[in-house]
Amino acid sequence: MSKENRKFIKTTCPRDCYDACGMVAAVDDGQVRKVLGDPDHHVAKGVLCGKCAIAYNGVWRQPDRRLTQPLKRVGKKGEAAFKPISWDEALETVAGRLRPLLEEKRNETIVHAHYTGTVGLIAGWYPLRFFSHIGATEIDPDTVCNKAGHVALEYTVGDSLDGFDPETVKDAATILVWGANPSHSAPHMHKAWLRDRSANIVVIDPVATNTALDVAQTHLQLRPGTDAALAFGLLHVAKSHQLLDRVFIQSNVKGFDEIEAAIDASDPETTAELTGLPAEKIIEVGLAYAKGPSMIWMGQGMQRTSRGGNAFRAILALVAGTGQMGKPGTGFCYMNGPGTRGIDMDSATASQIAQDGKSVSHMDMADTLENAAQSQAFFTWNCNPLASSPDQTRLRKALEREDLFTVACDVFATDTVAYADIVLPAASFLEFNDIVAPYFHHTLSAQVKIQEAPGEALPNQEIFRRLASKLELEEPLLFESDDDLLSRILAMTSYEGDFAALSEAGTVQIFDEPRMQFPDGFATPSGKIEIASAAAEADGLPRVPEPHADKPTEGGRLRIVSPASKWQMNSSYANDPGIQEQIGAIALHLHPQDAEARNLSTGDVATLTNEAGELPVTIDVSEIAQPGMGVVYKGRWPNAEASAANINVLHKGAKSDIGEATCVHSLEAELVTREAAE
Ligand SMILES: Nc1nc2c(c(=O)[nH]1)N[C@H]1C(S)=C(S)[C@@H](COP(=O)(O)OP(=O)(O)OC[C@H]3O[C@@H](n4cnc5c(=O)[nH]c(N)nc54)[C@H](O)[C@@H]3O)O[C@H]1N2
Ligand SMILES: Nc1nc2c(c(=O)[nH]1)N[C@H]1C(S)=C(S)[C@@H](COP(=O)(O)OP(=O)(O)OC[C@H]3O[C@@H](n4cnc5c(=O)[nH]c(N)nc54)[C@H](O)[C@@H]3O)O[C@H]1N2
Ligand code: SF4
Ligand SMILES: [Mo]
Repeated sequence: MSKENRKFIKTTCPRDCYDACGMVAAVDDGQVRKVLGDPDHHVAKGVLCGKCAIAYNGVWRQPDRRLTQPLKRVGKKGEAAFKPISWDEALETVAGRLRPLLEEKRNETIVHAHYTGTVGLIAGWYPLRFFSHIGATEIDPDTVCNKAGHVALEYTVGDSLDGFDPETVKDAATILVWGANPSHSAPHMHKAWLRDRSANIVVIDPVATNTALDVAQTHLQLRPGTDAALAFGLLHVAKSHQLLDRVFIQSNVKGFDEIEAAIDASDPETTAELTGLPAEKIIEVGLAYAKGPSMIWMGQGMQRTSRGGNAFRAILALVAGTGQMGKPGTGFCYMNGPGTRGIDMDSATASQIAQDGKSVSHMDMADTLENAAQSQAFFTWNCNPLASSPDQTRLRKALEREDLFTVACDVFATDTVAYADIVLPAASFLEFNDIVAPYFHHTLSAQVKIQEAPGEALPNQEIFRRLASKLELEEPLLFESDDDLLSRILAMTSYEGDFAALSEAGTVQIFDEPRMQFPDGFATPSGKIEIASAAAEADGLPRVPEPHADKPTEGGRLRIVSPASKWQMNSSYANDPGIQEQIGAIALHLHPQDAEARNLSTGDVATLTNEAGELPVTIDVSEIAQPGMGVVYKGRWPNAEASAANINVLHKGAKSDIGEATCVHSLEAELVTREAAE
């Protein structure tokens, strides 16, 4: 290969991942040879995570593994029997089904589900213009992931998308990683942001994750769902050592006095009893946190519990009461939205052209799709609900409805795609330009086209432009071009270059100095941190957070958490043979005590069962779990399993306390062994 014909093109990984790695594609004679981590990227430092290194050099670049042509169903729903058709026929068929619904003003029976298959600002958000403009019902995406936390933050600080600047970490003495597992969910941040530093790192997680084992000085392995009690316990320690920041409270916090009695009652012994943690560890962490400077990474895992919203409010009370905010090395981060870089997401979603549409929780999706009065057409794009959403059995049954016209838009033939009447092949991030606004660092990155899309696949935005055109919709914002969008988005930021310059750079820092969290104060009614929230009260919630702790399970049931797998991105990559080799059979990681009580050893097969369904699992006896709980990583493709199910077959769609969100980590099930069944 002569050097002239070899090029390296920078781009960005747009998965729903804190790391937002810079990538380089090595291109020989116009052919992508390999994609790698960008050596110049501040997070990736030349290395992709294991899953992307496999999948981006595997199924993502193998046209025969991709959806490459529009398809029309020829078999039964779920059989995945399709025949190729033209784009024209596909979109005409879809438009033909939507037209009468729109004319009869039954737009609310057009339901769409979407999420973060790609987080590119255009491919991830532009299609919302189409759906909101026609007044379709949206399955609220965040309800399957992080809505409880978002709403809890909105009540308390007015904005859930303004976190600490990770760059201020150099000033932190203590970092609490609370209910997040960066060793899986942010593997580069785990290495560089956490491991390579001298701060006192405390991991608060019921599971002994690799972050707890590798980088933490202290692992508070609390019982699941006892985080609010712990937060009050830490506040008690701070208060009894005169480490509450009364000056900060006086000027920035509303209603702190209303939780003082609960703080007083949360002494270390009481907290130890509720959380299962040693009292001396609670005191040690309470003192270190309150002395500061301290930061908290507020994980998404922790709020996926039945009182996850309350837990978030309690942790914010800890931040507020100790004044660990507004100074270098302090603050908390759930995620940093594009707004921290000046980007108004309306630029992508064009809310000015929206009609009032309904919004339904993922927890009610099966309900909605079972019911012909509520759903006549169903679109799924950028997500794979048959793998990711609750109530898998009911959802599957609902998708079998002959009178539910289903359209699936994906890069791959997922379980959900198998139920579509019409399949629309999406181009992948390797095949068009976009912008990524990472949700941890305040940076901005270019997603750059490195190859042609295989076959006739098109970027999401182009698919919905063409559909709008077929429907003869006239609103100009339904037809804005990618180039216009890219320039408009960049113009909102302080970055002075154009998209070509950003592409050259890959990723750019937006701030020279660490950015201050909440530079304009708190967007709450009082302008303060609202520990006592009238808005929460009006929504039927307690006015203040409570030191709640879930009770241990009873009757031998196990609490099952199903967090991020190291080898998958949600359900993505499960179709790559290299990944399949890594993940093996569905494992239940079970504490030795629970295994022994059931006479189980590693490799045995048993069945998890509850009121929603059952799931065969292979036992892995492991001390990562604590007694009374089990770990089953999320994201398996049901169609790759003999049981045709994954862990969500056991999730009946129970809602958390706040935001109608999932509480999948509160799931309980019995473990039935063959011996016991006989
Ligand atoms: N049991 C359990 N279930 C969970 C969770 C849990 O913790 N436990 N976590 C939940 C969470 S946090 C989330 S965010 C959800 C995620 O659930 P989903 O949103 O379903 O995420 P994925 O499974 O990755 O599906 C994304 C799909 O988008 C496709 N895709 C990728 N790029 C593009 C593109 O450019 N265009 C189109 N059209 N498609 C594309 C991928 O091929 C993939 O099929 O799962 C939830 N489910
Ligand atoms: N490799 C990989 N990376 C991913 C994803 C993936 O699927 N795979 N998914 C992406 C997405 S969409 C998201 S939302 C993020 C999620 O990433 P994280 O925020 O890390 O969330 P989870 O992986 O769901 O869970 C994190 C931890 O929460 C713990 N947890 C469960 N219940 C409780 C509790 O009651 N209290 C406390 N303190 N902890 C608890 C779990 O044991 C787990 O170790 O990761 C993103 N990154
Ligand atoms: S999924 Fe995350 S860790 Fe893996 S390459 Fe993409 S951004 Fe990096
Ligand atoms: Mo998520």
